[in-house]
Amino acid sequence: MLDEKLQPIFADVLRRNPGEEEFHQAVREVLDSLGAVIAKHPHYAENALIERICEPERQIIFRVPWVDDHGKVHINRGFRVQFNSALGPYKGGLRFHPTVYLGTIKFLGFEQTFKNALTGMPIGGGKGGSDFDPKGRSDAEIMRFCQSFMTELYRHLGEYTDVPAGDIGVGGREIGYMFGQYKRITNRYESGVLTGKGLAWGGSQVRTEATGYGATYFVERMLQTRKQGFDGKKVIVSGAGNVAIYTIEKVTELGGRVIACSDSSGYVVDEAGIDLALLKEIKEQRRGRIADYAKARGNAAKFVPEGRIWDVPAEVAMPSATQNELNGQDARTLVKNGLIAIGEGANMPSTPEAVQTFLKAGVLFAPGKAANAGGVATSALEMQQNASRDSWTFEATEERLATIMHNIHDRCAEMADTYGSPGNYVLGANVAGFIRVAEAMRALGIV
Ligand code: NDP
Ligand code: 2IT
Repeated sequence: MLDEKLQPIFADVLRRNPGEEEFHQAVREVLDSLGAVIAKHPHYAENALIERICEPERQIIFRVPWVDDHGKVHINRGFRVQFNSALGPYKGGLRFHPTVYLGTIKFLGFEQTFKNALTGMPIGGGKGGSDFDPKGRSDAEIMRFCQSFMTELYRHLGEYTDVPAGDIGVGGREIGYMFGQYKRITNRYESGVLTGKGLAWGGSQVRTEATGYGATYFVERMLQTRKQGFDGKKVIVSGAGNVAIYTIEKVTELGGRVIACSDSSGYVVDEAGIDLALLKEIKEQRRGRIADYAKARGNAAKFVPEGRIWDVPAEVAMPSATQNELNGQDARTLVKNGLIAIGEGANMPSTPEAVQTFLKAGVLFAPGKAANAGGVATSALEMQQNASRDSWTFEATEERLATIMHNIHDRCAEMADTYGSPGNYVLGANVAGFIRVAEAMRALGIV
């Protein structure tokens, strides 16, 4: 329930951002958690602090023209929402997907602000992207698009200003093309302006793996509160992209058996456990479809076109594809089938009804802004290495990541206890993230 004092603030968000449903959803979820905080500490509601936290500092929309391999000119729309810089330069990924519009980027930038605060590192929140569809595009087309996108975006970036990274549809290849164009335009080898760079040119060990590994560490820590671990558990992971692949890798390493994963065309079930080398080959090398995986596995795996991966019985679920991919009905099915824990690798993958279903059922529920913070945390480690012109080993970097994830877990659990809802990581994450941003905003005055 929304606290009475917060109702007019939410009404204002609805009025100011018409039609941006995902943004409304993300704001509503955080505001639902803040009633308990302002009851205890009314000063956080002073000077329109909460109103300011809901309004991006800057929203940039621009035209991205590019030419395909047949000489045809295309126009896409580019976005960068610089949401909150109280804790550091704007930091957050770029998403290239045909469904992207301002509301997508705004919801992601809002979430990012609290997620980045939870990491304890000096990074503000931002997000960007385009409605460009990379599917089926040649390497040369991807390069031209990235160059055109950066030709406008570069003026808004800088290692002390705004530092993008990848998200859906943006990985190492795209970051490379964008960094190349930034370097060319500015004549500066400014490594700290983008993260997710290649290891040969300023990238960090573990950044590729970080989101999936981090989400797995978070869930492991959560399971430990009930004296359990991944060992011997059946796990389903939606998606088959960066986050899903490295979630599967770490879960498998910890003894779990991942029996299903998916992409936007359907899901595969492989009872023996997903063959990760094959999945990586198909998704990372060939840029193929999940149906190709089932084909390559013959009778060992089954492909279910367009079905719900959440129908597959499992003890742990890690939604790692996209927002609102898991609805109330899916949540009831998972609970009925014996789910004990869920870790959101994606941003806001569970609908509000699904979240309530999990919380009511007493399932361990790790919300995205806490569970998937390992990606951006390792981006901040990449920035540290760039600033000191240093590079750390895989082992040292992974250890830092594991510690960060454990700290985020413990902080969320502690805040849930303090604010009267033990075991509620949704409340814990929202409150812990909010307090850190709010403290900085109070100190910086009305800006
Ligand atoms: P990728 O592009 O590598 O993979 C995305 C996966 O999700 C693909 O399997 C894709 O299938 C599927 N997918 C994407 N959009 C949809 C959709 N609308 N419907 C169904 N399936 C979809 O992206 P990432 O793995 O990087 O990102 C996955 C999620 O994790 C996103 O929510 C992202 O915001 C979040 N995240 C990513 C971080 C990172 O460091 N990369 C950090 C923290 C969170 P298909 O190929 O068929 O489109
Ligand atoms: O949602 C996210 O946290 C990301 N896509 C990663 C952001 C980053 O700056 O590494």
